[in-house]
Amino acid sequence: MDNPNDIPEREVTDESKYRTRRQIMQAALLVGTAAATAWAYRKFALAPARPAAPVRSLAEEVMTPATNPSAGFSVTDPLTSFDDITHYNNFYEFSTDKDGVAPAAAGFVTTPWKVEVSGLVSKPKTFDIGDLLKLAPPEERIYRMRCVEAWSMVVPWDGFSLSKLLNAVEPLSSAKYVAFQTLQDPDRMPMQKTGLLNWPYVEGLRMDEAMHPLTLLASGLYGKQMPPQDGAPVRLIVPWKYGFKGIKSIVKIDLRAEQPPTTWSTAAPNEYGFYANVNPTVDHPRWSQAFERRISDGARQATLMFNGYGEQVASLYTGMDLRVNY
Ligand SMILES: Nc1nc2c(c(=O)[nH]1)N[C@H]1C(S)=C(S)[C@@H](COP(=O)(O)O)O[C@H]1N2
Ligand SMILES: [Mo]
Repeated sequence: MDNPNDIPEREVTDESKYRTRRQIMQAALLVGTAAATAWAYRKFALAPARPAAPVRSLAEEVMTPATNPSAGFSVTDPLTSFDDITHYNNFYEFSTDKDGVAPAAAGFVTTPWKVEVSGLVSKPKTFDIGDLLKLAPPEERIYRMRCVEAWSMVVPWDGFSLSKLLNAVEPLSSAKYVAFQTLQDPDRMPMQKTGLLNWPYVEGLRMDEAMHPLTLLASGLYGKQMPPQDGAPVRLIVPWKYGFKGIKSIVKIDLRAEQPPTTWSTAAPNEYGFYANVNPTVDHPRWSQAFERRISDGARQATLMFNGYGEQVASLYTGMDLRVNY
């Protein structure tokens, strides 16, 4: 794998130091107590302080990303400009030209807007968008975005983890997948008058993918309401997957027992699978996925396994053949 962050912790740390998160946290608490005790001993000259060395190595362990639930919420790569993010778009309901989406979507009306959350849940509910967005305060998430077409951006999204919405409707244990659906309204989405794709656009995730803290229900970017061309009023962002998993302008979320169909895997099953995890070692049948072109400066850079989020998500796919489940 290209990213040193993808090396599992057990490979870089000998087994004796490999602890569960709980053990590390307990150790950290103990160290805190020991340090406090040592300080008290020094301060009051009761006894010699204990050696400080273990404090440092344990603290370092506590800081490893695998033990940090918000790891990956922000990357340090330079941000793509607002202008590029809002004028280089894929949103086939409006246009197949990347710079044609913004003008075609300019008058898209998103009030009123409802999102129906249904299926295998205890409390199915149709949310008014305002109520849905009040479920949790918006957080800024700076994510890499890698389109299957081999270009990439870095976007400061605003939103909250999809898990917050799913928890609000109380998924049943029989729910194994989540299906998403875009608005279907050919009067407002002109390309839906054509047979370009099977409308409405649909997407899906496995339940554990949907519940992962990185999986974002995004309602804005750069601190502004989501622009129509980027999927107003709410869209999905799954940063370790190709961009097409990030379904825009969502009106329905349905929890199911079976894997739902998805637009691109239905349109071209030999080219696009259900999982669509970013994987530089599995080429698209028509092009390599090893590199990507960064929008804004056009720089060519190596594509990272799971788009650089392997530390956070690789364990979701343990035992799966990612060449078969592409
Ligand atoms: N409903 C819908 N969602 C969609 C698409 C689309 O055509 N329709 N395109 C997808 C693709 S291929 C990508 S790369 C991203 C692009 O998001 P952006 O325009 O905000 O960069 O949206 C995804 N979500
Ligand atoms: Mo894409």
